[in-house]
Amino acid sequence: MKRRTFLQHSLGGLAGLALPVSALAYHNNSFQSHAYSRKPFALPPLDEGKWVNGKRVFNLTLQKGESKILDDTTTETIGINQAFLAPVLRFQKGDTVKMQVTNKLEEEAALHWHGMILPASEDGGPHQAMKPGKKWVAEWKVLNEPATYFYHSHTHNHTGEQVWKGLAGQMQIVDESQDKALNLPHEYGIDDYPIIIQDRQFEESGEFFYSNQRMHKMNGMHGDTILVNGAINSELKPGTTSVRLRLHNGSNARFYDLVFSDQRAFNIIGTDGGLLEKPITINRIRLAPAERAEIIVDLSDRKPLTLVNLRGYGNVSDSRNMTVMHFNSTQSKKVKPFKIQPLVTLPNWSDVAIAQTRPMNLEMHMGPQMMFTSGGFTINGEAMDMDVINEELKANTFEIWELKNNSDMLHPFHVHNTQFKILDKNGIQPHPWEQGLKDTVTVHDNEVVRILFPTGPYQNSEVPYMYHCHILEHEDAGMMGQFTTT
Ligand SMILES: [Cu+2]
Repeated sequence: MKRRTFLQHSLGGLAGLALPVSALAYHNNSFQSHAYSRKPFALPPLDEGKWVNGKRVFNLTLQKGESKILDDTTTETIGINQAFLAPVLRFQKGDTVKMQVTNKLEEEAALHWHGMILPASEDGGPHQAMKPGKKWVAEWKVLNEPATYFYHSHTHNHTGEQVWKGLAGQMQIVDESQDKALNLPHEYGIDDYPIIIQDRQFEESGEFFYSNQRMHKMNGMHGDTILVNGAINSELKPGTTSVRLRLHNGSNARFYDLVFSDQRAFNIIGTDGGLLEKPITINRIRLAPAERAEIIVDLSDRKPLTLVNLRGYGNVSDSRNMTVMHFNSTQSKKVKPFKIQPLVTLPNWSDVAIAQTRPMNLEMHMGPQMMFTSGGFTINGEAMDMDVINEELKANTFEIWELKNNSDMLHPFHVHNTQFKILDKNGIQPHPWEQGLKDTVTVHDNEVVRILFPTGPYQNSEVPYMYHCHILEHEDAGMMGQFTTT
């Protein structure tokens, strides 16, 4: 294979995204049925584990709770070590992490470490589900690069509902010495912030609205209310005027098309699985469910600023732009703005031997089978079956997968146990937020996306990993397959 040009970003790919200023009118959630006062930014608790016998140990309890998300009432939620959502878990490359998980829910639950390269038995997919009251321990040596990751429910047929209710959080692999050497903001809650963006729909009673009805299954669950780290309409007062935002689409199905209210430029420094070779300056970013991107934003003008989701992108058409969150930097400590400089060297896979090229055809059949839990949503004509291994990979090799979307909707495709490179999308270079190491990629309708990845070092002929659409309702409805690596 020839050395590809995907590391050298061509601005051509962005031309189609030019944004007229007039498109930027946004509304302060005024169309919603509940009232939302402006709230302080919700910084999730930071959990760095405890060192026990050379391992970094995390104790995680899945539990039910009541949360004050709305101004006027409470909502039944689930969370990890808290009522709703979860702490940010921080660790380092090279650590051995030990996740001691207890399921105190009244339902089965699996907890998946999204983006991690790890043995299949530790992956937290549907085969590692915990019955109510049971514990599960996952342990692995951290091989991944420093970046922003995701942990969330992966329970067979119930991932969507459990994530919606709160079974999701962010993991961060950090390298302080590298961040210092590169002058990257890295102090949690001071200049480095998790920004987990999720949409929710509420009943009049204040409870979450979640539905398995055909339309919701087809579109995936969307809500008219946007939360950041569980808080609606929140305002961050950052510690400094140059901040690193770990943007993280934690939504079930909503695609975001994000800009700042003044369309200011910012630098993207990292994607799903690591830093980019060089920051790329953009003023708009699109994130599919489960995608992450680290950006650095200059707030030294101290002007009020809002992060806005533009209408019109994704699988549902909203009538207006939506407020994501606000920034108030009037009291922020003035620091030098970020300077563009080389960051890291990404692995060069241009000459690797490809052990196998596999087609992955994503399809939706809108007939009566959609009424059933598993049916209508397929990959290569097969709906997810816990008893069927769809693909067998060889460990320590490279594969190219050709993701082809034969439906009318966008599907974010995720492969477990790897970080891949997007070679091209219908032969065209990926966008800036699709450069670098990735574990999830949007496949547009009638698009073919080619991804290249190492199959990893772990071998197990019994326990599979998953690949699936990360619209969680599509995953639950069968758009998922299983592979072993031996
Ligand atoms: Cu899908």
